[in-house]
Order: sequence, then C-alpha cells, then structure tokens
Amino acid sequence: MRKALEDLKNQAIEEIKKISNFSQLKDVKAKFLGRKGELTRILKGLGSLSKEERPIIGRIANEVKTFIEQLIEDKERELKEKEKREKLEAERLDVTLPGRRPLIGGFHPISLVATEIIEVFKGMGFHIAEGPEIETDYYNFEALNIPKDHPARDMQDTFYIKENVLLRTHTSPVQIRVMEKYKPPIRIIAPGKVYRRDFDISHTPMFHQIEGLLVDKRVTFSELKGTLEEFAQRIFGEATKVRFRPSYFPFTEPSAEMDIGCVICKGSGCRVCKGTGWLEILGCGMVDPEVFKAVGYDPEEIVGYAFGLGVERIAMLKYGIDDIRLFFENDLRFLTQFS
Ligand code: 2U9
Repeated sequence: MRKALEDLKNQAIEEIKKISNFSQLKDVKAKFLGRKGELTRILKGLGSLSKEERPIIGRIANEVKTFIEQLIEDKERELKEKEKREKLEAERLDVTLPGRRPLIGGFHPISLVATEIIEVFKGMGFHIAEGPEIETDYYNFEALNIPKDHPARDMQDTFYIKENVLLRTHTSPVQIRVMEKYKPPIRIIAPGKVYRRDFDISHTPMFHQIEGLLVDKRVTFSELKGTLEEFAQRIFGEATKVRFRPSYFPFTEPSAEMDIGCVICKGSGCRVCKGTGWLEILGCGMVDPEVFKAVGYDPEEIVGYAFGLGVERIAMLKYGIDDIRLFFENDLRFLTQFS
C-alpha cells in the first residue's frame, strides 16, 4: 500500500505538471482527490491492514493527499496568472498611437457670408433689427405701398397661412415695425429668412435676405451709391467695379439695381454674366413717401434710402456655385469646403 501511495503521488506530479487549462485541472482533481478518486479507493483498503500498519499508512495517505492538494492549488494559481497575462496581452493599448480626430462642425456657407455682410454694414454704423417670419398682409404688403390688386403682388408668390397672415416674402416688415416704434435717425439692417413659392436652380422656397434702411432729415442717392459701392468692394475685392441701372420697386422711388463687374470673367463676358460682363447683386432706392406716410413720418421732412439683397445669390457669386439647392442639401462634401 505504501508503494501504491508512492506511485499515486508520482503519477499526480506528472499529470499535474502537464495541465494547461482549468478543465483539465478539474478532471485531475476529481481523479486523485474526488469521492470516486484514486486516493479514496486506496483509503478504502485501510480496513484490511493490521492494527499497527493502519495509522502509519493512514498518516502517509494524508501526507500524499495534502501534497496533491498543494500541487493542485499551485497549478490553479499558475493558470489564473497565465489567464490574466493573456487577457492583458490581448487588450494591449498602444498609447503612442495618434488619436481619432472628432468630426468638428463648421459654419454653413450662408451663415459665413451673412456674417461677413453684416460685419461690413455694422462697421458703417448700421444696427441689426429682427422681426417675425409670420407676418400680416399689412406689414408685408400694405405698409410697403403694395396695396391689394397691386401688380407687384404677383412678383412675389406668397405662402398664406390664412387670410391676411403669411410667411414674409421679404424682411421689409422689420423696417416698418422699427419705424413705427422709433423716430429718425434710423440706420438698420434686417437679416433673416424669407419665403416665396419658387423652386429651381436659382430659387428656393426659403432663402436669406439682408435689407438696409437709413432714414434721416438729409439723405441722398449719392450716399446710397457710395455705401453700396464700398460694400461690394469689401465683399468682392477692392478692384470691384459697380454700376447702377434704373429699376422699379413699389417701396422705393427712384429705384435701381446694382451690378458688379463679373467675378468670373472679369468683365469680358461669360456664361454666368450672359455675355454682359455684369452681375446683378442687389436692389435699392430712396424710400417712397407713401411708406413714410404709413408709419406716421412726414415725407416733407424725412428722407431715406433702402436696399435689399439675397444672401444665397451673393454666396453663389462669391464661391462660383451654380445651383442654389446645394446650400440646402447638407452634403458634407459640399459643406466642409467652407470650414
Ligand atoms: C422699407 C422701405 C424700402 C428694400 C429694398 C430691394 C430694393 C430689392 C431684392 C433683392 C434680391 C429682393 O432678395 S431679393 O429678391 N430687394 O431689390 N429691397 S429696395 O426696400 C425697402 C425696405 C423697407 C420700409
């Protein structure tokens, strides 16, 4: 029996040495120490020994059991450490690798151009005025010398919300509201969204306007021309040429449109300027006396000039964009070119 215990011990040493995972360890533990294991089997034979031999063999069997338990415990620790090392190795982080750059947003080109235009006029002493996008017929048309049945109402296809309530077709109602509230002198720009029933390569149902209004006792058309020429040169470059052509708007008299020398062909004539060498960029004029009457100003005493431009149009010319719809598609390949 002594020999059997010695053999069992050596066999356990050999088998435990070869163990490489927890499943094998479990099997080996059951094989040597389990209730149906080898050691139990040997111990069961103790009864057949003599009284003298029994405690001696019993003690040796216990020693063998403790020895095997210790071996298994050591193996278990070794496996746990191995497992931990492998896990750490698999999750290894190279902290020297460059980080992934987060996608950083930027301003929309329309915001960029609007801000640039606003800054030019702010630098000339204009203040920003804002007003509602849902307007009444009175502020959008009537007060601006566009009575019902006036042919100018056909010029602006309007989104009506209900009778006499509409989405503003221009920011001009803002200037009416400011004049109703304040006395001259007034020097404001009104930037904002406007709405018209129009959709093609150069029109969208919503676009952005910036209008200007200067009202005082003595204001001349020359001052208007000088202000707008300076604006054009700040936005399109010092060398930009301008010209004024007579035009018509119900709210200004006289009225004009301002062109700049074509930014694409520099005046020699191209597809964009339709061979004329000029590009229309805004409308303007002296405020019509009827508009002053509507806000309670005395047209004999008060004069003023006004102008209006579409931000999308300026942005298209500035960046050479031929389809206005690109501004509204939110395609990052387009938008990221401006940030
Ligand atoms: C008041 C009095 C006068 C604003 C003006 C224009 C001429 C003009 C167009 C430019 C391109 C509209 O966006 S667009 O289609 N605007 O040509 N706007 S004068 O005149 C005013 C405004 C308010 C009280």
